[in-house]
Amino acid sequence: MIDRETIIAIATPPGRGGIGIIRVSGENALEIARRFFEPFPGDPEHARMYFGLFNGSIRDMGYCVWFRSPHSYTGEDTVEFHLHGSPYILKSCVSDILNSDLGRLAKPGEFTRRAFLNGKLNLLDVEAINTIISAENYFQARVLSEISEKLGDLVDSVRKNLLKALAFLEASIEYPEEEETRLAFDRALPFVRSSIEPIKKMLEIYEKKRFVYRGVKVVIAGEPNVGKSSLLNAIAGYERAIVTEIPGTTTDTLEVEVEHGGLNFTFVDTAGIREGRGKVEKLGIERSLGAIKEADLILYVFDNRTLKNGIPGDLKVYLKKIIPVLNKIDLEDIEEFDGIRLSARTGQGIDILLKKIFSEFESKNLGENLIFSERQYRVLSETLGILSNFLTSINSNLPEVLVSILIEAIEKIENLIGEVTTDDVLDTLFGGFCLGK
Ligand SMILES: Nc1nc2c(ncn2[C@@H]2O[C@H](COP(=O)(O)OP(=O)(O)OP(=O)(O)O)[C@@H](O)[C@H]2O)c(=O)[nH]1
Ligand SMILES: [Mg+2]
Repeated sequence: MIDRETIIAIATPPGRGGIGIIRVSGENALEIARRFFEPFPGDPEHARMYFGLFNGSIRDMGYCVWFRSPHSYTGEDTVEFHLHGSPYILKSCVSDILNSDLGRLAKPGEFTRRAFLNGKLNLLDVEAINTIISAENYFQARVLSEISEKLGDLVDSVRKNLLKALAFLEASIEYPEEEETRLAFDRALPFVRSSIEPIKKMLEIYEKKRFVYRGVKVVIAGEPNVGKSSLLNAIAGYERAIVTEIPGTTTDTLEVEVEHGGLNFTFVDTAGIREGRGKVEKLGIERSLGAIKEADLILYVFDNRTLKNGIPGDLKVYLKKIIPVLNKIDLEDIEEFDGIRLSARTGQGIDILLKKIFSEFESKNLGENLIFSERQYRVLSETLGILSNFLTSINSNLPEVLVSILIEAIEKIENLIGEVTTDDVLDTLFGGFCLGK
């Protein structure tokens, strides 16, 4: 059942700001504007800002904007009050509106959910909006303007190709002579093949570039006292972690965020790995191993003393993502070391290390990525699975069976845009939104 109650929420982030916006959507929006804002005309102009007073338990000066359905974000009648950005004022105005019984508080993402249900947005737009709101880098911020539209176009063309293939196969059911069937298969096949190619490519690029959306996790690991925390501090540019000459100083993981080239890098300092001495240290080492497992890159730090031990056996599985680092070269430099040599104390070599890390991910960031959510990745992988199944069974199956496989694939890819969705997909998606959006 579609819920048509008028919904109300503060749309600006919690905390103080120059302005704060209250958003109201639903059939009582205009009535709410008339009741609480003055002066407000009987027949307001669409999308015009009116200057005046919000007249509730407190009075605040500001603007009121009116959007007539369907020309609003949600597609419903909408009113926005642009007031002073004090949490106290905004909360007080919202509770005045709620007390009028003309509406209820909106749930997180409910404005966008209504926009989707009213056909103003498809699911790709919804995900793009969510990515944009939480964007932390250049690549995420581009999603709405460029990527989501291209993905929509691509899905559209894949869907059209599959529908063409479907038409040939369906025709062959009506004319079941063997020759006709063969001909229909031959005609359908290129359309299926040309749908598979772009999907495969999209999935491959996304697999390499997930870090654009998740950030890059660089874990600093090594035996105690080799200078891991000192390295973290040198990268951060301030004393983030405690450094002492006592082995086992760090007992918990510590993070520092660095932005570079439009990407987010999280550097994680960890407890030194050795046979744990006490309960705290043992738990710390477990955390270190957990972080190592999730890392995109591991800086395995040595000093002269630990060099002979090499990389521990149980980290050998991560060898591909390990950069060996030799620290404390201000004390004693060793020329033949296959990795980065540096001194966390003097800063020598830090720039070379960072350059190596950044350039590694910059080079992985090539190729145009069209997928920007795990949901999209999953739906496209499943579509690919169904289409591969189609190809392997084309010689052994009846046209009826092939038709049903194709229909399954078409329905699957339509999920991407949201032509068919279930409530729990929507709940998960909109649940991740902030209040007032
Ligand atoms: N000379 C010199 N000393 C360093 C350097 N880096 C770290 N140290 C010293 O090495 C000792 C250990 O440094 P930390 O950064 O605490 O080492 P850690 O690997 O984090 O040690 P745990 O937290 O115990 O695992 C401290 O006394 C540091 O001052 C360096 O580049 N040169
Ligand atoms: Mg430490």
